[in-house]
Amino acid sequence: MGTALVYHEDMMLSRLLWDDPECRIECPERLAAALDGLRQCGLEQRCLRLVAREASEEELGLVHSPEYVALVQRTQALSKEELQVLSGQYDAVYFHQSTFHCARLAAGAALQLVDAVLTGAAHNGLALVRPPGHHSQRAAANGFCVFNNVAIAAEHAKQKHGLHRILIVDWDVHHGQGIQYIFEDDPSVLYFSWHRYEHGHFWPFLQESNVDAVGRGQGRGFTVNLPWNQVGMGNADYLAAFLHTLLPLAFEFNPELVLVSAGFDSAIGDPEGQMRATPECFAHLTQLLQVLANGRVCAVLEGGYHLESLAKSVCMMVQALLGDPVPPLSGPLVPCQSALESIHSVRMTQAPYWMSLQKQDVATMLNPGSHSPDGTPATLLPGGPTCEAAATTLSSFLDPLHLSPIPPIRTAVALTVPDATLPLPPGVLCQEGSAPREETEAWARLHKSLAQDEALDALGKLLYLFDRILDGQVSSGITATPASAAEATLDVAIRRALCHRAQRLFCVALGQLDWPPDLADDRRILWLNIGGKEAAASSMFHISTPLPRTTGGFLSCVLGLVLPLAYGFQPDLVLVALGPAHGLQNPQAALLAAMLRGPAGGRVLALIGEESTPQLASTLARVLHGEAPPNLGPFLMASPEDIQALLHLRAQLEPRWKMLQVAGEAPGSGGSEPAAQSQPTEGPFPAAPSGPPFWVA
Ligand code: Q9C
Ligand code: ZN
Repeated sequence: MGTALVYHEDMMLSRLLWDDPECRIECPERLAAALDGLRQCGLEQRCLRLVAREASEEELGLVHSPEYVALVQRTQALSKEELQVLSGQYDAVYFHQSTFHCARLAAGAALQLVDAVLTGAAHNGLALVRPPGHHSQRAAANGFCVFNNVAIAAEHAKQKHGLHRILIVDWDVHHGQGIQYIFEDDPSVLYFSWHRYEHGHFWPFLQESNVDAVGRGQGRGFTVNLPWNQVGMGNADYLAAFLHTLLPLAFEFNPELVLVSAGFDSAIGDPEGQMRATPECFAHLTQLLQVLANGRVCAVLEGGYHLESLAKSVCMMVQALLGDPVPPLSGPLVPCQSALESIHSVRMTQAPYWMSLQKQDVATMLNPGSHSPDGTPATLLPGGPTCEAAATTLSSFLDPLHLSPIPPIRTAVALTVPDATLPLPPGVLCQEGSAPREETEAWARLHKSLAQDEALDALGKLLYLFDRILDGQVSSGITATPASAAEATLDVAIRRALCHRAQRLFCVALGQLDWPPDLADDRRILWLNIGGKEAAASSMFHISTPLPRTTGGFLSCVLGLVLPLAYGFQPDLVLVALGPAHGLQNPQAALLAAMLRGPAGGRVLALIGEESTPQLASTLARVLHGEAPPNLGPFLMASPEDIQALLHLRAQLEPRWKMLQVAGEAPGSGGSEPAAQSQPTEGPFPAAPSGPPFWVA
């Protein structure tokens, strides 16, 4: 079991035989670059490598008409001139004598990947293919795409594996209108696509790429379009789109399989997309999808035309698929106004179809005149970054030295009573060590409750584990403490981290835990208590909210509050403390821990009560190690009180924590600025001390 990588070198055979500036970018070197990147990072060798097979005629027929398949088959025998004439009958397409073979391998690779994942031969995987597929339609090639690889794989998963709910996430920068047409009336396939749209002024210039195309008949609400009306969208915009539009719907849909139309023309440097998301962003997007469908994520390459950016982004995605911790996102995580307008518009348009979006937006936030749902541009928009500007900033984002090193040990469990029966996944370390007695006792002097032997033993174990995390030997860990000493132990952990030059520490405290009062004004700590009596923020760094009682409420809290705060804060380290009476079910605790791996580059310490069941420790160890969290169970709508709490906190905290925003500012309160120039007006963080962050030392 592991990550499958499906590929066949023959897919490099097809190439453009005549001059055509539009088609030139879809070249064989794309695959070579992606594969070389994976080899150089040592990632290819860690995957289960599968040689792609050709899809059969019957399999192509799951989506395409027999006449169209026969027509593509005949291109094998055409002359260059005939190929060029035929190509001219489609929009942005070229044929080569090897196109039929390549396109059958591309579809076959997607099928093989889905088979490997659904039979349990692999957890997840990536098919590196060309030609791409998402523009291709029942009887037409389009936008470099010949057969619709992802659509064929989805239909196959339904028919051959009996699946009922498949999520397709299309993060390519173009609208996969081919996939949309194929499944528009099918409620068993939820299709999400974001795409460069510019109010209809970008290819493929379709009205049906807009937000108001939601599907037809039984399929209404199962097509979700998020059009970007400006170029220059970056990490914060993509992340906000996932947290506030895709993921709420995806959890409610509860897919059995996630297919990704993984185009990397939405990454920085790409000549088609003109967007600014860095390669690490795709690792985070992947991690966010891995909490769905028991981790069954099958990605199939679509676009991506800047070779270096493509290669780096593919590596980042595979790193996440393998379960490695991924580098934190760089840059200020502040979504731009245009992105927020698009996000708000999706939430409003889809709200009638999804419980998870109902009554969650304050309706008065947007002036309805400020965007145009009919697709007609209100004004001519300012252009994005020029190619030259992008090129100068690009090298710093693609520099391999930019990567923080991956700790040799991914997850360690430090419990005072090592339980031999604790079911731990292979690779998780059972830590025996403790901090020196004198050091432990010195810390224990801070609190009476740490005086008893049990608490002292637990503290020694925690300090030892914590130091391994802070010095970069271990990425994440779990430690237990007696309930009576939970608050004191957490207090020591916070102080220990601050001594170790942690610049920002995100503490998520569940149940009855309060924070150290003397650190109340220390902006190095962002404290969030889930389990308070009511929603309240005594400062921008001290927040409390009740524990929601329904799955829907819990998910809104995680996606709408915890993760926006966590990503916005950009912590060095996350502490998750399950205090007395925390009230979380194991799957909820697992989801929270799994999703908190993202913001701090995988540095997470979970603190649990000694009285917790071994199942809790084991479940947490598995997710911190990179396994998918268990299913939360049936979706129950958030209670009105839960929704109120979220709206209340959002209103209060948004001025500082911009990732909480789900709508653009009302006209007159700042207005729209070009995405590329969007900067926070005031940095949310204290000035960074000089010197490298602690994990580099
Ligand atoms: N400058 C894929 O990424 N040309 N296809 C658009 C706008 C067609 C993209 C021209 C782009 C097709 C799979
Ligand atoms: Zn594309």
